[in-house]
Amino acid sequence: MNRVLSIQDISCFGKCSLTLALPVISAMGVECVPVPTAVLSTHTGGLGEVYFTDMSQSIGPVTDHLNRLGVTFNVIYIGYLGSIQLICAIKQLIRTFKSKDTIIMLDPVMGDNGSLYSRFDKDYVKEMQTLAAHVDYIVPNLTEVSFLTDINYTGEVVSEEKLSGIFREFNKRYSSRLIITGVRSDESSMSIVSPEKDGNPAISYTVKSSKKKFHGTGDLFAGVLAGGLAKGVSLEAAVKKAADFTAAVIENTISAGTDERFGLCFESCLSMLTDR
Ligand code: PXL
Repeated sequence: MNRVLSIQDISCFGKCSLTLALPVISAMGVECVPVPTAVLSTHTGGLGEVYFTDMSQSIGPVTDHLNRLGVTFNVIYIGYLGSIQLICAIKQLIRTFKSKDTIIMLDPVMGDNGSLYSRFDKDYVKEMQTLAAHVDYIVPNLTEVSFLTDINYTGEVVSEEKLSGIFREFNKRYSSRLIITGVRSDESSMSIVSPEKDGNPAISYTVKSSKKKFHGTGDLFAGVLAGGLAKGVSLEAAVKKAADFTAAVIENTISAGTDERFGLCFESCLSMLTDR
């Protein structure tokens, strides 16, 4: 069975990170091995004071045990970490599990709308920049790619020229394949863009999507992308599947009319991911 190691927080309420990765990756017929980086009462996006426990001390012992068992992974998917100690612990984990058959995929969860999430600062960004140098694929939104490249964030509607500047600066600094999510050219659609890399063609895929924002959208996209890559489909096919699923879940959530801080209504869409 194909297997993903999913390294990110578990937030009890609010549907993000592991509470999305586990169901979507499982629905795709791929085993999801969770390594929690932190336990939170909720995500940090507007639900009041959050209980947070850093799990950095457990990363080493968990890594050692799985390594002794000889467990291997098709994809190591790194999401929300939460502290500089955690970023350092994950670099060690990568050294342990990296092999020529393992894809390392990083969603450098740090912020949105041009700002960092609470808990994060310039030092966290610097450490994330060093982690980004160790991965094969990186899946930031426009805010996160701006922090990774030290380019000013100017909103989600970006010109071709601005995007080319981001691609150029990114490729100067990093060797990983860049996939930017949430790029807008108008009010009613959203694109995922990835520049050409090492002879592999550029990707640009657009789906209909309202401007309204929901917590966990990036995590949902990254989870489906990790599942697709673990199954061995092409990057382009995996991006399309993840974007189509995310767009359908956003539609479903808008129809449900729930509080956007409570997360995405993805459960009734899971059958879109299963192989019939
Ligand atoms: O969805 C990204 C995310 C993941 N995990 C936690 C968060 C956020 C965004 O706010 O707070 C804990």
